[in-house]
Amino acid sequence: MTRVAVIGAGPSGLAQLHAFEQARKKGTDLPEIVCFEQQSDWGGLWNYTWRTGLDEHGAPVHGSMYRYLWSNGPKEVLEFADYTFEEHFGKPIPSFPPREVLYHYITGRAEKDELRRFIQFNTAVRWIAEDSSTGGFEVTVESLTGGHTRVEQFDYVIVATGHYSVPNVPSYEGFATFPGRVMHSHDFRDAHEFAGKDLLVMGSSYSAEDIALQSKKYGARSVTITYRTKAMGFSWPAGIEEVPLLTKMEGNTAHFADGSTRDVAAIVLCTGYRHSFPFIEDALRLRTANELYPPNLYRGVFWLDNPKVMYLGMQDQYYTFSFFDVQAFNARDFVLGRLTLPSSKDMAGDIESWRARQATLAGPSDDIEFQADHLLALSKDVNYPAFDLDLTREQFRRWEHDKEESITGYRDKSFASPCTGMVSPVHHTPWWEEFDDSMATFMGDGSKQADVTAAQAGP
Ligand code: FAD
Ligand code: NA7
Repeated sequence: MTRVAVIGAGPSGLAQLHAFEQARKKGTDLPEIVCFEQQSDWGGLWNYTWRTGLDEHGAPVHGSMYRYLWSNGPKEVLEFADYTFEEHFGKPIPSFPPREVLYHYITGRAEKDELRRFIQFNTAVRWIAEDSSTGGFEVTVESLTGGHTRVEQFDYVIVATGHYSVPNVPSYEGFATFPGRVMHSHDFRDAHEFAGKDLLVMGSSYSAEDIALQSKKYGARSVTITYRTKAMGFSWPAGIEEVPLLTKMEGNTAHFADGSTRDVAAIVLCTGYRHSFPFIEDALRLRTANELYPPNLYRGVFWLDNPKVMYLGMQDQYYTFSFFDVQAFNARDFVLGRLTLPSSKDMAGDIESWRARQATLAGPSDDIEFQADHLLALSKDVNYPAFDLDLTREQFRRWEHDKEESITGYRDKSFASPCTGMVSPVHHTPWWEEFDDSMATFMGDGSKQADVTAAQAGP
C-alpha cells in the first residue's frame, strides 16, 4: 500500500490531514497516512508552552508564541473556506481574536474530522533519505516517550514543520558584558517581565512591532526599537520610539548609528527565524530565507528535484490557514494521482517566473497581491471551496491602512467573512485596554455587540 508521511501536526500538517479526510469522506480510498508530531499535542505554534530553551525531552522548544498574543491580522483573511468561524463558534466573533480562540478554531476542525487517528504524538522525525531501490524514502523516527528509534518506508513525504521556531540570533559588540538579559523573541513569554524597565527591541517586522507594544501595554517604562534597514514608522504610543541600528552596548548604555544613546535594562532580539530542516538529507533540504516564493519549490510546494517531497507553509506569511489548505489540496491531489505535474524544465521555468516577479515587489501591498495571486493559482486545479479572495485582498489593504492610522487601535476594527459575508462584531473592550486574553472573557459578551457592527464595518 502507498504510504504518506506528514511531518508536523501544526496548522499546515492538520490542513494536510483534513484534505485527505475530505477526499475519504467523498469515497476516495486513501493511501496509508501517518503524521509524526514531536509534541504531545497538536496545533504547532498555537499550542502555547511556557517552556523556553529545551523541552521535556531535552530537544529545542518549538513554541515561539507568548501570553497575550492576539491575531495580528483580521481572522477573515485566514478563515477556512470549509469551516467558518461562525460554524465553529455558533455565532459571529470579533475580527482579531487572542491565541486561545484561534487555537480552538484550528483544532476544532481537526476534532470534527477526528484527525488524531492519523497522528503519532511524541514522535520526532530524525532523518529522511531517498531510497534509490524503491524510489521512496526511508524515514527515521524516534519515539520520545519510549526512547526507541525505528526506520519506516514511505512513498511520499510532506514536510509541515513550520519555520518560526529556530531563532536568528545576531551578536553585537558589548552583548557579552551587558548586565541585563539578552533574549530572542522565540523565548519571549510574558511582557510583565519588563514592567517598570527600559527595554531595547531590535527589528522592524511583526515580532518587533508586537513585542514593543505588548511590553509597553503591560508596564515597561520605555521601549526603544532599533532598526537595521527601515523604521516601521507607526505613530507609536508615548514611551515607544524607533532609532537607527545599534552600534554597540557599553554596560547598560546602547549606542545607535545616529550617535544617540539610551540606558536599557533588557534587550529582545526580534531578528527573525531560520528555515531549519536538520532531519532531511541534503538533496531534499529546502534552503531559503523568509520569502514569499522560496527557491526550488514548484507551486511553492513540490520539491523540484523530487516532487514526492512536498513542503507546506514555507512562505513568508500574509495568508495562513486558508493558504495552507490550498497547498494541502494540491499535495493531496498529486499523491492521489489527480494532479499531474509538468516536466522538470517547465516547473523550473514556472518557479523562476514567480521569483522574478517577487524580485520586483516594492512593499507590503505588492506582497499581498503576490501571495493572493499565488493562492489563486494554487486553487485553480483543486476543489477547495470558493471564497471571496478579492475581498481578502481589499481587507489586507484596509488592515495596512488601519495600522498606519492607529497601531494600538487597528485590532478594534471589524471585517466581513469572505465565506459567509457575515460582518464581525466589534470586541467589547479596545485591544489597548484589554489585559485579559482568555477565551472566556473574549467570548463572554461578544454576541451582545453583534448589532453594533453594521455601522462600523468596512469591507
Ligand atoms: P507550526 O505551527 O510551527 O507547526 C509545525 C509543527 O511541526 C509543530 O507542531 C512541531 O512540533 C512539528 N515538528 C517540527 N519538527 C518536527 C519533527 N522533526 N518531527 C515531528 N514534528 C515536528 N499566523 C497567523 O495567521 N496569525 C497570527 O496572528 C500569527 N502570529 C504569529 C505569532 C508568532 C510569534 C509566530 C512565531 C507566528 C505567528 N503566525 C501567525 C504564523 C504561524 O507561522 C502560522 O500561524 C502557523 O502556526 C504555521 O503553521 P505550521 O503548521 O506551518 O507550523
Ligand atoms: P521577520 O519578519 O523575518 O523580520 C526579522 C527582522 O529582524 C527584520 O526587521 C530584520 O531587519 C531584522 N534583522 C534580522 N537580522 C538582523 C540583524 N543582524 N540585525 C538587526 N536586525 C536584524 O521576523 P519576525 O519575527 O518579525 O516575524 C516572523 C513571524 O513571527 C511573523 O509571521 C509574525 O506573525 C510573527 P531587515 O528589515 O531585514 O533589515
